[in-house]
Amino acid sequence: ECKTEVVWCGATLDEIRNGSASCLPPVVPSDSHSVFFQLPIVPSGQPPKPHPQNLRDSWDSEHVRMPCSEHSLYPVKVDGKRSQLRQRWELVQEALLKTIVSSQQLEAQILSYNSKYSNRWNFPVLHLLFREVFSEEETNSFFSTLLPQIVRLALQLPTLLTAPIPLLVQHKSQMLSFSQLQVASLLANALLCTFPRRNTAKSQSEYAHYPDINFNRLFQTSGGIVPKPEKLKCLLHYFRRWFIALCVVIAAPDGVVTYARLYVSLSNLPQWDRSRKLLTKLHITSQGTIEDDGAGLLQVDFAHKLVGGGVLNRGCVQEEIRFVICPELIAARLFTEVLDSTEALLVVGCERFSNYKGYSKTFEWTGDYEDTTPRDSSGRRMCSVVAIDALKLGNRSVQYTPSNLLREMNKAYVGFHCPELQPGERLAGIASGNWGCGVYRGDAKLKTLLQLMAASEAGRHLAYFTFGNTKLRDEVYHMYTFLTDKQVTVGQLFRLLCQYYEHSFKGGRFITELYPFLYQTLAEKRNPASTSSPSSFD
Ligand code: AR6
Repeated sequence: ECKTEVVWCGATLDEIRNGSASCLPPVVPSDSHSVFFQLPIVPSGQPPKPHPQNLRDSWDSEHVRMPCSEHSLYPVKVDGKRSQLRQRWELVQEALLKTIVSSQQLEAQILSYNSKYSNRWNFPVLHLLFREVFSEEETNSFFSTLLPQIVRLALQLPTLLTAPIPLLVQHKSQMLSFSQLQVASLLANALLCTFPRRNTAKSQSEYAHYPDINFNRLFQTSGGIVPKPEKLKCLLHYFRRWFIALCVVIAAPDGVVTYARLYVSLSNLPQWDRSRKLLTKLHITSQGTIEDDGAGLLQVDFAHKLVGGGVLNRGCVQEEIRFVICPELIAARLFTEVLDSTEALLVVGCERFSNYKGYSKTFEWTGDYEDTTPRDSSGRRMCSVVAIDALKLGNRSVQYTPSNLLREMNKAYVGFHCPELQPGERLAGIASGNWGCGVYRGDAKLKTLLQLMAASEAGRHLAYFTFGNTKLRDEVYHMYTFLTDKQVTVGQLFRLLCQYYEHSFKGGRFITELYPFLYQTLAEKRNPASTSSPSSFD
């Protein structure tokens, strides 16, 4: 039992950590792994050099359409009437190299190369930031120093990223590795809204199945109250950190980030009802968070199927907060097609730059965060974040149907499994929590079991953060000890969960709750250690 003076139960976090294997092999280019810098990496304090040496441009549906492509053209009005096509990158450079001293001027320049939206975009959050939130000194320093440096970083794109970026399309496991500097240049372009074809209304757009990447929605509001510009503060802090680094105070982020789309085809998924795996170790705590306490673990992002969810809009819950404190995650939105039901996105090597307090409406940026996570042999911070999107529930009772149980277990399994474990390596455990149980309205007592089963099938221990909920911690831990005492396998538990819906959902409602049902059904079963006869639900 959990003691009142102790906030956690079960195995220690060290036991859960087990190994520190991120599960991704060292960075080596291949057909399924595009590497945008020169190998081998020499630890020199300098960012890895771009690869290839000379720019290769491409402008097609398999690659990110880059703002600096010579094929990117934009209509411009000449003499106020005739429209003429010009290279968009020239327009971007002309606009951004002008002296910009106010948020109104910044808005005007961004609109100059997005003129189709000049009547639709407006940036009140940006104006609010400089008018009411930043001091005069901070505002002056932004326009005199930081903005010109962000512009320089953005305009360096064609020299920093010299190969076309393949889109991480559905149903293909594929990886991209960038230097942190390359990611910063992509993000500087996103902030300045230079990515072509990414602003069109969803249904008509070539990128209808991709998340937004340009930051314009973060600057504007869709009517109603203007949200506080706290997320923007986090993101500007990220850029500020780069320039503090350039001024020699601290080392520039010189590492590498890998983005891996994980896909498991239906025929390669576990046969859950037949699994004979026992439950792995559980650490369950009501204190702490995935990002603060999940060092060395695979950290779960409670994702939207369009990764990052509302990060560039109004969202501000687990996923969005994680993305603004670790902005390199946002770059995934550039190339990650909407996740299908047996897909996940794994990001290895992202760094945290900001501290925060609060949550949702009370979220606030509270300053710099110095990330001391060690690097792996490929220069990646040993921080792995996996985006898995839970079911978004309207009617909560449907989450217990066998097909939805299966959907969630498969989704979690895809995120947790490791296709290529290096010989002799032990897989790190997982740091998760109330996945799908906030905005998506799931039942945390069910989701804990589903995640535990998926983790067990993938051979990993689980650290579960209940986010302050002591009752949930105690109830789940009680259930966990009951299940492990009885040596219940993943397959048995899966079959029991399926039975719960069939037995207990009557006349449009559940006649028993899940845990009482499990206790009662299992109590009737003798301990398998003491008998070899099959039990009633085998
Ligand atoms: N560490 C551990 N637990 C947390 C943390 C944290 N840092 N933050 C929140 N929780 P939610 P969902 C707990 O609603 O239901 C986003 O917009 C807390 O108990 O973010 O899967 C995505 O883009 C919280 O209630 O996840 C999706 O659109 C619970 O985790 C959508 O939300 C669930 O957090 C996903 O919704």
